[in-house]
Amino acid sequence: MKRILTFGTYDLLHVGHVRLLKRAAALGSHLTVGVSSDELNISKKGRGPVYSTAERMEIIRSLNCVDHAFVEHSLEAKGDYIREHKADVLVMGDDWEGRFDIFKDLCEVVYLPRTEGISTTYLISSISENKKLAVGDV
Ligand code: C2G
Repeated sequence: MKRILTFGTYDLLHVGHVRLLKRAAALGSHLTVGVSSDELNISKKGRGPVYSTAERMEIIRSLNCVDHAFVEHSLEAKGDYIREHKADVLVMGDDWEGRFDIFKDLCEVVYLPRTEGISTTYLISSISENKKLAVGDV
C-alpha cells in the first residue's frame, strides 16, 4: 500500500484542511504531513500564523487520518522530505498545480481540488471585523 505525503500550514484548522487530509489519506495506507514552520509561513504569506508551530503540530497529530507529522522548514527541501519519508505519492492542493511536477521522477504527484468558500485568511478577516461567520454550509 502507498505512503502519502502532503504539506501545509493548517492555521486555524477548518473543513477545507480536513477534507484535503482525508482525501489524501484515502489514496494510500499511511499519511505523513509536513507542517510549515512559523518562519516558513512568514516567508510564504508575509504574516505569522495565529497558532504556533507546536500548536499546529499538536492539532494535526490529533487527527485520525494522520499517521505522522513533522515540521517543514523549507519549500525547496521537498525532494529530501519525499526521500526521507519514503513517499510514494505527494499530494498538494490545486492552488499549487504544476509547482511540484519536478518531483515526478521521485514519486507520483497529485493535486486535489480545494474546498471553495473557506480559507484561513477569510476566517481571520471575519473574526477581526466581528462579522457573522457564515461558513456552516461550505
Ligand atoms: N486547502 C483546501 N481548501 C481550502 C483551503 C486549503 O483544500 N479551502 C488545502 C490546501 O490546498 C493545502 C492544505 O489544505 O493542500 C493546507 O492549506 P494551507 O495551510 O493553506 O497550506 P499552504 O500554506 O498553502 O502550505 O509546501 C507547501 C506548503 O507548505 C503548503
